Amino acid sequence: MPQKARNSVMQKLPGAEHWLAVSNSWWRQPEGPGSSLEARMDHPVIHISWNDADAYCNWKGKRLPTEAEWEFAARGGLKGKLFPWGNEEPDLSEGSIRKVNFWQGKFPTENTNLDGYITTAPVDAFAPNAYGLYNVIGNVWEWTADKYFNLKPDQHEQRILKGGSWIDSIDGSFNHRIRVYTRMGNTPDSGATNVGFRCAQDVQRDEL
Ligand SMILES: [Ca+2]
Ligand SMILES: [Ca+2]
Repeated sequence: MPQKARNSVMQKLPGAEHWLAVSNSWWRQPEGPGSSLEARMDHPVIHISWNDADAYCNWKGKRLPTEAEWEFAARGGLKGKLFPWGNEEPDLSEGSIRKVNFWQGKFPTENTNLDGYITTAPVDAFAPNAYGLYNVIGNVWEWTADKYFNLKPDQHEQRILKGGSWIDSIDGSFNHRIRVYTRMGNTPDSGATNVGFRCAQDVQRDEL
């Protein structure tokens, strides 16, 4: 984190001190003042709220996928499997198609970087699934159109995020366990360093 950004920390979360609210951190300066997109123009956009993602998709004549659409697409034609390639655990060795950007090591103090990416990876890193989609699981969480209903009575409306991210784990020993079914909710005005989105579009009948 750049020193300017360190000076801009507004808030820490008790019990989750690795989460810092950094003033003026947004998609074009993801780590706050002093950071930029230089050298990562091919990475997924981050710090995008559901409201922003929804507006962007609409502006492009598209929309956010529903959770069911997202998961159907992420499975790449497979049924009942844990990962986009099947049930085998990820394999980060050279030439493997079972790669995903997650966190190796002890979170949050040690990142052994076996997958080659300390934070986000380019949108086309690793092999795509059978539908040609890259990084559905891991890398960044992705907003969906659907509301999240597993809320406590005092919680505000939330939307569903899918797939886990670069701070999550494969074995579930910290943060979320990355699978194609992995989901969580967050409020539509929330953004973070590990949250992005992708747009969906209806297929015209004559394209089928
Ligand atoms: Ca990684
Ligand atoms: Ca993803």
